[in-house]
Amino acid sequence: MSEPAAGADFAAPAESAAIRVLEAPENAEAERQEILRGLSARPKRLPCRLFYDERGSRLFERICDLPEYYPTRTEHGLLAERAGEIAALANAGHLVELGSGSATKTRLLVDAFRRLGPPLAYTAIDVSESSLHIAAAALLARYPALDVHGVAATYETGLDALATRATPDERRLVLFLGSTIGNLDPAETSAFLGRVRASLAPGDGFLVGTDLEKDPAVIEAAYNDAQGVTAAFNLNILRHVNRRFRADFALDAFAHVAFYRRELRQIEMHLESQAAQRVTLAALGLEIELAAGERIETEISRKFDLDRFGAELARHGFEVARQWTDAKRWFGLTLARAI
Ligand code: AVJ
Repeated sequence: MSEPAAGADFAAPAESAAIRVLEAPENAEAERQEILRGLSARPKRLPCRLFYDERGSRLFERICDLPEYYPTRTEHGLLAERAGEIAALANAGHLVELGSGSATKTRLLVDAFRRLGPPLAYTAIDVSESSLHIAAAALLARYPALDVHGVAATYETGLDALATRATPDERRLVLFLGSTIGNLDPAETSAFLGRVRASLAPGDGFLVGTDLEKDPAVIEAAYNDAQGVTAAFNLNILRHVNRRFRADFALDAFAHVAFYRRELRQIEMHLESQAAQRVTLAALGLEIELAAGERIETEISRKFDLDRFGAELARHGFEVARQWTDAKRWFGLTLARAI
């Protein structure tokens, strides 16, 4: 499920970071089925998880620095301002991050928790093993004594693996930043929140970053940047599928399309076939046809309302401890507590 790591791209992991790779065979088979189903469906779709091979993860880091892509810097600003408050409210000894994320945002929280005193453990769960190594190396460079772990797995498998605890009374805080929760449709969100809650004990915390509803023009600009980095990121999913499933998608035969759908409060990314074409995915024994103008859906990114999101958390066994937003109300942070 994770890519073999190309060692030259990141610092060798320090001895104290334990990276575990969980590759349940049933996950590999489930993934094959998911791709088969998605590309046989109408409209065709690919799971956005497949954006994040090594090249895709690097492109995403570039997106985060784009002038149009406001979520990362807005959330960073919020965390810089609120980390101390978050640490005091959560009062946790173990941070479990879903997605190893950019170590910069994580560092703001680690700094704040360490200022509170007690020893701190950090575990990241990410499908990309190379991202785990990068994040672990960055954290250990700054905090050599931090107890750093990585679990290379889907969030679900990773959370299940962490459910049995060596230190049962240690309070946890699960971090889910960057509005990645927006990639889930409403049914998936509900299943996901149930799963997170099931992995927690009463009193444990859950910190979620959510991109908020705003002028669609601002959102559309963030997913159609002038430099074309988002387009390259979107197209890279085909390169990844070609390698993983011995497919022959021609990248230049597709165009990046992103638009906001008000009624669903979500921006969508698609790849539009520029001509009628046939594509073979040898490893899946699948051959598909695309009409000129036909689109493959690659991502939804939902935009939230903090009150509605709080209510959704409440339906899944959480209470909202506090919510924060920036002056423009573009991005929100919610700290919830398992009850
Ligand atoms: C990392 C999933 C939150 O949806 O905004 C960035 C990914 N896609 N530009 C998002 C993304 C296009 C991003 N998330």
